[in-house]
Amino acid sequence: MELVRATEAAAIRAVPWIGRGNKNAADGAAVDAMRKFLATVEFQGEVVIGEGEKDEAPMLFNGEVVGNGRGPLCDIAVDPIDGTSLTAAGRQNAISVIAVADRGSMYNPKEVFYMEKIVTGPAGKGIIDLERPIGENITALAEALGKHVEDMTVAVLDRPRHEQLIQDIRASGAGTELMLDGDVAGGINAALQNGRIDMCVGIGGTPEGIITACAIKGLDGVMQGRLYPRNDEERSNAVNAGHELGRVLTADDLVRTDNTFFVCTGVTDGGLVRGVNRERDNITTDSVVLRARSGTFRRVTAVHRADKWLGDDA
Ligand code: VTB
Ligand code: MG
Ligand code: MG
Repeated sequence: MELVRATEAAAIRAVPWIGRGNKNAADGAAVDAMRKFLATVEFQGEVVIGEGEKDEAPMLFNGEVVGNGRGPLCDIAVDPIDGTSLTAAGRQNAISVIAVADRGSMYNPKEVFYMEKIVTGPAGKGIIDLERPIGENITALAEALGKHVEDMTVAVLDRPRHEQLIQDIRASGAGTELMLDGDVAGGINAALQNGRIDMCVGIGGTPEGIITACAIKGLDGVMQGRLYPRNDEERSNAVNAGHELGRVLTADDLVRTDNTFFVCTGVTDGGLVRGVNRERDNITTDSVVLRARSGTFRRVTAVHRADKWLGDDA
C-alpha cells in the first residue's frame, strides 16, 4: 500500500510537464519523485527493470537499491511514466507504474527491448495461444466469454509494425482499440472482467511486459509473451545471454512467484485511472493497487493538500 505514495508523487510531479512538449523533463520529474518516495517504503528493493533504456529516457537504474533498507528483499520494476509522449503532448492514458515481486523472481531479458504479447482475462485460460493466428484466438475467446465476435474489442498499439495484425483482427470480425502508447494499461484493461477491452495484443516494450505480468497475476488473467529482437545484434546478444528466443513465455515465466504487487496512478485521464486533478487547495489522484496473493484490486483515490506539494522542498 505504501508503494502507491511513490506513483502518486511521480504523477503529481509530472503535472507541470503535461502538454509542454518535453517528455524527458516530464519523465525526469517523475523519476526524482518516485526515487524520493521509494526511499521511505519498508522494503529492500533492487531495481531489475528501470525502463527508459530503449528510449534513452531518464530512469531509475538497473541494480539501484531502493527502499528504507529494512523489510523484505524484492525485485522492483518501474515505469515512472508509461506514456511520456502522451504526457508531453497533453494526451490521455499516461500512468505512473511500479511492480514489486520476491527477490530474484523477475525475468530480465535486457538484451531485447521488444516483446510480442497477448493478454486476456481469466476466460482465456487454456484457450489463448500466442502461436495460433490472432483470428483463432479471438474466436475461441469470444466463445469462452459467450460473446459474438462482433462484440469483441482488441487493444493494439497503433504502430506501422502492427498493420497486418490490425487487419487480421478486423478480418476476424472483432474491433480494435488503437493505443498511441501505454500497453501496460491496455493489458490491465483486457484482463479486467466487464471491461470494454477483451484482449490486448502486439509488440510492445519488454519492461512493460514484465510489469504487466505482475498485474495480470493479481487479476487472475492470462498473459503470454515472446521476445522480439529487432536485428541480428539483439538476436545474438540475447542468445549469448542464454535466452531462448521463440519460446512462449507465460506470466509465470515472466515473474516466477505469485507474490506480486502492482500499483499505478493516472498522470492524464485514461480508461484505467483518472489523471491528477487540481482543484483549489486540493490535488486528487486516482490509483489502482493490486496484490496477487489476495487477488485484491483496490482503487485508491487520494486527496493531497496542494500547499504541501508547492515549492521545491515540499
Ligand atoms: C510500449 C508502450 C509504451 O513503449 O510498450 C512501447 O506501452 C513500445 O515501444 O508506452 P515503441 O513506442 O517504440 O513502439 C512505450 O511507447 C513507451 O514506453
Ligand atoms: Mg513505458
Ligand atoms: Mg516510461
